[in-house]
Amino acid sequence: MNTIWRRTKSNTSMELHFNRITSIILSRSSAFIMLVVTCLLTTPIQMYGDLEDENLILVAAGTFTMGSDKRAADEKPTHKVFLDAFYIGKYEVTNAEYYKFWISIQTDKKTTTQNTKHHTPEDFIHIPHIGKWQDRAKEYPNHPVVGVSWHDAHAYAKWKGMRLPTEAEWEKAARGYTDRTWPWGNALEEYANTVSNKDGYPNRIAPVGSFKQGKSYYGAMDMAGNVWEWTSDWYSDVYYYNSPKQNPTGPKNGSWRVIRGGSWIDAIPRCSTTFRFHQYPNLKTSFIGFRVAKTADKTKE
Ligand SMILES: [Ca+2]
Repeated sequence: MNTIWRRTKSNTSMELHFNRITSIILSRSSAFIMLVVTCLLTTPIQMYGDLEDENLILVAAGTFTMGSDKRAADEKPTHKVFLDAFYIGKYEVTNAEYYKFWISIQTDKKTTTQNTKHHTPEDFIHIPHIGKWQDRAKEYPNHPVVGVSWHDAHAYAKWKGMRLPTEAEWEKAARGYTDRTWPWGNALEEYANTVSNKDGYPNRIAPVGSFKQGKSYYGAMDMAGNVWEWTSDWYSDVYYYNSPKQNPTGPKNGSWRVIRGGSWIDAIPRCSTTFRFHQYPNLKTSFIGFRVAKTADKTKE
């Protein structure tokens, strides 16, 4: 009996101990589950599930400072701009990438009847390392495409299911949230392909992404130098005075399209994050290319 009692007492003690542990685990689990549920209910979850290309960079929604009061007249005034989340190309569009589009256009019977050489980049025979379009597409596949008009750039982006970045998107992707004069910061460094002979690419275009230390806050490459980049905006030197505060898309019309970032033929001051320049949309030059962008497919739960 005594043995049985002791065993029973022991069992009861163990049972109580077990129940106590179970109770603690359950209460802590419940608290943890409640915490997770509370977080899920109170925290908006932003999903960006449409990133198909590793060469696209997500720029999160938010406000940044656009323009500058210290530099050129058309960069004034400094103003705050809110942009929805968007993707932007990590690199300038390359010859190889543009070639795929170009080939598809040349063999598309719907377009070849009217435009046999539609969207063909310009030849630059007097510039040896650029030369004829089809030659450089094969010899320099990783160089940014040049000799393309705004219309060519627009057509390529559309073919890719994307678009050109707005001027505001371009500046935010280059500048980040803080006032960076250059994509990499405020120190004047040789982290870009400019007209300088010290940058490793004297008087010539560089393969995209050659300047690793020149990447922007968001990780975009060659936002300073190499080739100018078409944006979707028309140019106006006074646009910043009346720019919408959210998702500005530029003036409704104009004569020139905005280009940004400077190029291999420009001095470094023209390659700053805020410097604005413009060209006629039909112009095809050896120093203007582009990168693509798209609005992020944002959903909230
Ligand atoms: Ca560039």
